[in-house]
Amino acid sequence: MTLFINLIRNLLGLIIVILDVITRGSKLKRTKEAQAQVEQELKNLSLYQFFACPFCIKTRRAMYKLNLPIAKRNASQGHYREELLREGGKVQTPCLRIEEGGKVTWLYESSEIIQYLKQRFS
Ligand SMILES: N[C@@H](CCC(=O)N[C@@H](CS)C(=O)NCC(=O)O)C(=O)O
Repeated sequence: MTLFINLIRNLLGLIIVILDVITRGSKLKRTKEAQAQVEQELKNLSLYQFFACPFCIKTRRAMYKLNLPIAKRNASQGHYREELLREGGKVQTPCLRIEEGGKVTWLYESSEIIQYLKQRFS
């Protein structure tokens, strides 16, 4: 039964991923220099996520539209899942890992992540 529910969930996730790719439109354009500056800052950010999670898709869509190629970490199993639990405090995705001045912040909640990215980069 759990297997069946997981299958349906992943199938729905895949459909949302495809719809997202088809409908997401264009990304924010910056000058070459401005984009390079932004990408330099993005080196301190990473998104812990599941491929088919609707909240992650929503966050990745916002990242795409803001033209923010942030590193993605698959937290569905293995090292990154353990790291998220150990350092972030819980396995919930999406979660944005922010490193600033030697301090690491784990930002949960898709709406808060999107708001943070918009405030900082749009
Ligand atoms: N309110 C949260 C909901 C996030 C959420 O429910 N994420 C699910 C995946 S879609 C999760 O991490 N569940 C824990 C798990 O599957 O272990 C948000 O908007 O980010």
